[in-house]
Amino acid sequence: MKKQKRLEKIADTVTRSESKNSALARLNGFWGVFCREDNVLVVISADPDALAGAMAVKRLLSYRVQSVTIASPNEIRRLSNMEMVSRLKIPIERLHNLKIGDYNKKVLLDSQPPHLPCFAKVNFDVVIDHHPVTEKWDASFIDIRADYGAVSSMMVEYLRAANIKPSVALATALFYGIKVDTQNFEKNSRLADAISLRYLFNIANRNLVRKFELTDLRRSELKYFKIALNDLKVSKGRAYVHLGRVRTPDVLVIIADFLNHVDQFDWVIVSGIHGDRLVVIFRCDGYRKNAGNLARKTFGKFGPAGGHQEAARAEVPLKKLELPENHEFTTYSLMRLATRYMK
Ligand SMILES: [Mn+2]
Repeated sequence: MKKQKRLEKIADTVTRSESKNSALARLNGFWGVFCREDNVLVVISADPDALAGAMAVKRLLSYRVQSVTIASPNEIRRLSNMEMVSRLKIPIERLHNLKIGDYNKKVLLDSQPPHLPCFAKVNFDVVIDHHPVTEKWDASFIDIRADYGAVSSMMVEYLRAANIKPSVALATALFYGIKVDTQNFEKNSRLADAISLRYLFNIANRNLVRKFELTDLRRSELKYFKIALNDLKVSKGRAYVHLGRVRTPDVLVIIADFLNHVDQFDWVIVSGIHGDRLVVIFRCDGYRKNAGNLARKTFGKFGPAGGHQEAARAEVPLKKLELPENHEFTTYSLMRLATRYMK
């Protein structure tokens, strides 16, 4: 069976192929769902593409409805996403803090009702998405184009059909949404995504986008650089450091990647304790070396370990290491564990 790429329902007319619906027909179908008295709830799973799409919906509906509220069931945790929300001042609520009954129109964006149990419970009036088409649900207006790389690309078409030039904030959000969902056009994307991105290029603030992309460190995590520089042990081109307890293993990756910039280091091995686990990050030049193999050989018998030629990771429950009582894990402990299988 051929995978359904599209599902469009405009004014009760359903099309399931690449339809001839124009951007203007879709826009009018979308607008046709709403009236002046509406209080609209836009539900998303908050990631950059969905956030940008929700901002676009809010813009499309301004002066046409009473109110538009954006809500997400998940807490925004990724630093770059938090950066986007705070710098673009995107008003977003947690879904569980709202009373669904307070809203007479509901929009689901960048997702479909079966994707989450809390979405399936809501009767949506509008669903706009770019994920593969799912079954057994309905809405008054549906626009699913699974061949698009981002919902933001679709929303740009709506805005252009409406003759609305996006503000810098909106354009920046949409630009970032397309970049993230297409992984800078290395992933699924089509010409339409490129056309939307090109349209936004001159309006968006690309310095701000760069700042979102760069942001992956909390100020409180700078201390790990100090530890890394103080405690680094180097032997035979191999750099080791144990960073102690970390709030998130992401910081181990950041430090390992940072040390991997240094010449003369063939291997970088960084560890930290997260919860009741020792997390070890491996980096190497990948030349006649294999980080994945080393991770498996050294830690595979204790817990999940593996990766690629140049990058790998192991997670070991501390109790499985059978460390002597009151043993404090140090950079030396890491060296001892990791060198057992090295020649
Ligand atoms: Mn998306």
